[in-house]
Amino acid sequence: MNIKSYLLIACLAVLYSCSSDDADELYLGQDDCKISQGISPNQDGLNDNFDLSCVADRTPITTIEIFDRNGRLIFKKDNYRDEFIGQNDSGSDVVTGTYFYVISFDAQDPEFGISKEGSLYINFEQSN
Ligand SMILES: [Ca+2]
Repeated sequence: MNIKSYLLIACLAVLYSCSSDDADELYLGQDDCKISQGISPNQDGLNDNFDLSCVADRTPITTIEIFDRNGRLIFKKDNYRDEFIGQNDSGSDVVTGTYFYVISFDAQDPEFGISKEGSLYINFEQSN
């Protein structure tokens, strides 16, 4: 089973277990698309990238921007899915710490609206 079918099944499972008032609106997997609060880009295959593919499958991401604590833009990408692995636009690893992201959507996302801001902890030392 590829990841896409897995996500689809996961999204359907959420849909059918949900009995909210807006059941007539088809919000596929609305509660299943969590945005990670941290990544550990140590290439162990676990949480190595900032994976927004579940969200992007629902509402295309026009642009993502990631800033450091000083408000300096370190990473920017159009049509984002899951490409960020803790490297800045020059391809250098950033330092361990807290970063901030701004996601702009192509359309109104049912959960996040037209844009979403948050923080992301990038940890190069963690070995999980
Ligand atoms: Ca990792």
